[in-house]
Amino acid sequence: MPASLCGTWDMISNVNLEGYMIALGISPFIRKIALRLKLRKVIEQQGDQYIIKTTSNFRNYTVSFRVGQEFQEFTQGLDNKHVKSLVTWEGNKLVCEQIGEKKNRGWAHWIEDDKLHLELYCEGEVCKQVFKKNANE
Ligand code: ECB
Repeated sequence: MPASLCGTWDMISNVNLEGYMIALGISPFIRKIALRLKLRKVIEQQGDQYIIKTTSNFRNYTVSFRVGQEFQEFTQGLDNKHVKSLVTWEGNKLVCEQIGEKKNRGWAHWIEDDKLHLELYCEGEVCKQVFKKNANE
């Protein structure tokens, strides 16, 4: 059983968000704003049902899904695309495949050294983010 992803997590590093956003087709103006954001993840779980909230003082994004059950995702406030998503466990990684206009799109979350790790990928670009558990938990 992998370590729980649940909790409130604050971003401590963010590598190549720019490349990921360019691959998604985000405008230079929005990219400049997004690069400055301190992102927070709030992850809740009930059985196989997950809710992942990404928050910032600019925009928020929430996705909810059941592991192993394909769903329609609308990336509202990100690149505003409709994708067909599927989240599965691959070893200790919670992996999401997002099928749509962009090739090789998805993300993976895992716990390592008490930190929440995230890789966001799109068309060969990989953004790597690390989050530490919020001190108030
Ligand atoms: C929601 C806060 C980010 C707002 C940035 C606004 C516009 C930039 C548009 C696209 C940039 C793409 C990603 C920004 C970085 C993170 C946002 C959520 C990434 C994501 O898909 O997280 C997954 C895995 O935790 C769950 O949705």
